[in-house]
Amino acid sequence: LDDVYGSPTEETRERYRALADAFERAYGRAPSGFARAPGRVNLIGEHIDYEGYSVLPMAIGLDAVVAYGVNETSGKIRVGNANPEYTEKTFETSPGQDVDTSSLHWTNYVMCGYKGVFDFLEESGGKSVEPVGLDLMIDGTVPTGSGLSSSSALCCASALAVMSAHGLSFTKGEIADFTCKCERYSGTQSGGMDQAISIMGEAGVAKLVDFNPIQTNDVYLPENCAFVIGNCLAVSNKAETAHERYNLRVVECRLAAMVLGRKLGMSDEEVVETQTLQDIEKRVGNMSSAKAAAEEYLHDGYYDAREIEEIIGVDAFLDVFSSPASKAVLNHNVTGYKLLSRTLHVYSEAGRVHLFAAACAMKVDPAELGVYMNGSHESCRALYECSCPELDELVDAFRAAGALGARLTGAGWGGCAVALVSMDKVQDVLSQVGKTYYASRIANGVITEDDMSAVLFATLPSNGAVVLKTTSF
Ligand code: GAF
Repeated sequence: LDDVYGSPTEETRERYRALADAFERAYGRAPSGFARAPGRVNLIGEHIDYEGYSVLPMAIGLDAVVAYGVNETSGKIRVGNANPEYTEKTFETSPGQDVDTSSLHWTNYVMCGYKGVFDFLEESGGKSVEPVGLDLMIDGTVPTGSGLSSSSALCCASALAVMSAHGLSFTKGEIADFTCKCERYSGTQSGGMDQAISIMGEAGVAKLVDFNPIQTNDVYLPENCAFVIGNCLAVSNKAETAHERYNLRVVECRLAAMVLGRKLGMSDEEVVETQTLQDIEKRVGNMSSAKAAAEEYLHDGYYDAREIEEIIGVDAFLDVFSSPASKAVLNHNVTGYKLLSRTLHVYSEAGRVHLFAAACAMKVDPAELGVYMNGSHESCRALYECSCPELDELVDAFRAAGALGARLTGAGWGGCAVALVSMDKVQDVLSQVGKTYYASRIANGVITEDDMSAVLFATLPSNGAVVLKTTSF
């Protein structure tokens, strides 16, 4: 635990003991190990990972822990939770089985991790492994629906537990690579940032994460500053918002790329092959030309499906609307697709990530970082429309309290905001925002005074995922 948590508190040790006890009560023996994977806070670079662009998150101390043990006789995967509010479930050990997306059960993320391991084995042509019966008991401290990536923490910890129970070991890069994809089995066509940082995170540094292939570079944050996280208390559940919002954005970005591609002279075949807005940047050579093309060729407001089909052609249209992301969109009442504003967000946000990383490397005045964070929030709010009134209010409260900058973090539409605060102002900001944002919510019974330390807190970069093969804490 020392290696994972730095100096673990007695509370942390007690948490592991309690999880081991819960495992023993449910399955009649001690677990053989624990896999833990952290949540994350994204400092900058929102909704651009699935467009191929780099993002800048850090792992946080909140995490999902999976106690595991092989069950020689059951031939099943039994999944329990130390928190009795989460109902248990049992699955067959068939590695090929799809994750049941007809229900939004929390164990779907466990099964994403499970399927991810076996799909990776098959794709990589490695040795064939006989699946064993498994007993799992979970404990999570990342608040669900908060934008701090509780679902990815669970996917990644589950994947590690499954690997360890089957005696498998892969490189960190391989694990990051397949966990990035495996959460998509739950229905959300997420980009990979959350799993990448959960696996690759390290205490003391944020990571600039590049995709295709996944690579990370350390980013040292200003020493005289801290990041403060505040939960706006509007729920942003990935599973629930996936269909209408997240996947719709994924579809809008691909449509925008295809429309741009066509306007730039692409053939039918090339349009079908166009996946991301980064493909357009590559075609025109650089970001400012890509942005200029968007401004010239895309119109403001909504496109309807027929207009898009006329531009991109029927093959491309069918390709988009048979993709996993679009299935969800088709099931809902989507009035139209905004292509210009989504594109301008993606290109400008991708630029801000590199400005932020360069400013950290050059150790400039941290106020500059705050400016990029504020710019990012404004772009998310106005262009990408992934904020909500509560997040806007919380971000304003952080700035009014003296934060250098603040923005929503994660998918948005609720969940958390992150603020950059000078070390000597952290207490002031906590107390001011406590008054301006949270006091009325305590008065209205939305939360209690006791919840405050869980909804508003300073955080530092933490370690990534790990397997602990011990039961003595
Ligand atoms: C969610 C997704 F899982 C990430 O991949 C990312 O797209 C993020 O939303 C928005 O930046 O957390």
